[in-house]
Amino acid sequence: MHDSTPIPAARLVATDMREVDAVIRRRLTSDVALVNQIGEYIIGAGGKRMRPMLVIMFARALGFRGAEQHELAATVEFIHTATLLHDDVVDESSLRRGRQTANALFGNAASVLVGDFLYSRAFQMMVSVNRMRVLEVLADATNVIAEGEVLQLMNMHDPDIAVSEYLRVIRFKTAKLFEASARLGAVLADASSDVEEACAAYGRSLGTAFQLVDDLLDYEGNTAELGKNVGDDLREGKPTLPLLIAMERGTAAERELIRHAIEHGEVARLAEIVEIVRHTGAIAATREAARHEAEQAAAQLERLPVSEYREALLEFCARSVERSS
Ligand code: GRG
Repeated sequence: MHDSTPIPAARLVATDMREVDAVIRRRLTSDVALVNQIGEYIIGAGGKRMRPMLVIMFARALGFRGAEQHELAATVEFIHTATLLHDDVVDESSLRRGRQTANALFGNAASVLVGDFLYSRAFQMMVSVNRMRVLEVLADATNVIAEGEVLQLMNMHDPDIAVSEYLRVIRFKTAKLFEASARLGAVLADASSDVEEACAAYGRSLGTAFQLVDDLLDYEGNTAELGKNVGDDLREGKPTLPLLIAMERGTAAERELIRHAIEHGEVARLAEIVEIVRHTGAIAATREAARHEAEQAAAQLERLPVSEYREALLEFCARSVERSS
């Protein structure tokens, strides 16, 4: 009997992802021992590899067959890893992917510099694909990511930012690389500009949903499952959507407690704040906003031919909303 159960995304792209890992290993090497050590430390810790999977799944969904997809999938993972190394220094984080952060173990200078190595290695890799459009997509994306991080810095400790401003930051700092990854699959496959824009819109919405869930897990999740410390966002004074909604819905006293915590990066009353975020329904409302974004991503898939890759991309939308790590 024909089994119509979709193949889970991870199994569908397993062979491609093994090839991506081989490219990552090959491209990670340097004659400088500390580069190898820190590169191996952070990349070896794993990660979900979502962005490389997007490159592969869109390239495959649009009929592309060729080695460039593995090179570009590894490229976006290097850019992602460079941003994590830099971000953990900026945020003074101590836990990532269930391990001590590279900055905690090797120091800030080494972390930033190996981030620079990965970022510049990514540029060598994208050049090797020999397509101007690929360079354009990734040059624009990395520039916007950096802007997003600066915008976020400007919003730090400000409980009065508008939701639209918060959304702008996450479109820049997180969704842009998802968008670029999806777009690259379309670029490789020489898709029409309409289809390329649909792929990019999918990535943008999925990335936004992904960050919304990331932000709610900082209040709802647990450290062991997440592999990073819960409450970090509040410690840094980040006014994320769960807090903005809780302030809007809470009593005057609750609002004042959250305002003070954002302004001072104060986590002494984190348990109370988590409780306010929960009982005002701010967690549920944030997940609902993520669900709405994921639905918008899913709608873009109508522009792609029916395939098991398209099914897997649909499954990604649901998983990004329901995830707990
Ligand atoms: C080097 C281009 C460049 C810019 C530096 C620091 C910085 C500017 C940008 C940081 C942007 C950033 C860290 C956004 C958050 C993205 C995010 C949700 C990271 C976690 O992604 P996961 O969960 O990580 O996919 P894993 O561990 O699964 O790979």
